[in-house]
Amino acid sequence: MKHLLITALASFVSLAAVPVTHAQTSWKLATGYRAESFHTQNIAQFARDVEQVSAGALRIELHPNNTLVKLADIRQAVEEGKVQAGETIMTSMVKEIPLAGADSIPFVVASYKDAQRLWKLQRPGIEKHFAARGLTLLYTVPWPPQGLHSSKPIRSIGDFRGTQMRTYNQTTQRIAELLGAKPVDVPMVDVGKALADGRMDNMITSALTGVENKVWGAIKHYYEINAWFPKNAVFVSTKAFDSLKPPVRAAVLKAASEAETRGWAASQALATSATEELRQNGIKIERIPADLEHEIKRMGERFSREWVRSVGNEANSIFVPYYVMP
Ligand code: PCA
Repeated sequence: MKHLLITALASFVSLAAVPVTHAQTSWKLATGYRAESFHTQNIAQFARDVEQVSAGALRIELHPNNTLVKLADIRQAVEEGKVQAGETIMTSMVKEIPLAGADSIPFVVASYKDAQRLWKLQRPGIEKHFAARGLTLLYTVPWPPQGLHSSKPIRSIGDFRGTQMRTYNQTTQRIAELLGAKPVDVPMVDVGKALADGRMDNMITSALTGVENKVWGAIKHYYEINAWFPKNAVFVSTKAFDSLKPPVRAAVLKAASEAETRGWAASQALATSATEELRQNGIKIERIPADLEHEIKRMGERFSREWVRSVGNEANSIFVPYYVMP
């Protein structure tokens, strides 16, 4: 009821402020992350900007936390027109679009600057694959760098053997296998519960995801291995996008470009503050021993060879210039 009143009031206010001469279009946007997550907050700002710039012509209704569609099914739901728009982690699409896995190859990208460079090279291919599926890419934002969270100290590769490693997609599953761990699939929003239930011993994810799930207690060590910078992509059904009037389409693209810039900056700021928050909550922030680092990097190379094979020529069109350009 309260919600209805607020909506009614908001539309009254916007009607009063800007005379709306066109019919209002409404999109549902599904995401698998919590409303408080910085990605979702960024989408919420994007939605407000679109509504404002389009003078109320387009309203984007946000459905966070897997409530409307589960994270792994969001791409398909948008493709099938069940929802108009969505956000998912790009690596959840590697089965259908192998190129989307370029940002989760361990130890290719070591900084936000590199992540930007990789994204510039990856974007045209992703847009092409999206277009073939009736999807229009709006923007991407990376998660902070992926580190290793563990309940026990990790000194050598053998310390992974037989442990329950939490994974969040096909890519992290393969990495767990290569490390000799047992992959346990746990959605981001259930990490706290899985730890409390003793279903996982370690995971590779951002310090931020550790903070958002308050992993202290069970997790005692965080190793800053900067393994990769996975991105979330926000996209819309091309049919829905094309049916907007040109000025409204322009408003969406403008707000999307701003959301991309804002999101990358927020991610970078959170990378530092989240690691600090883990420390303040008693987690030891460490570096892995040099031999282990060497071994993990070799495992990364093996993973990357497998990935290049699965993608074919398109992989070269990203990585040849990536390694040539400084
Ligand atoms: N958090 C998400 C994906 C990457 C990250 O940092 C997760 O752990 O599921």
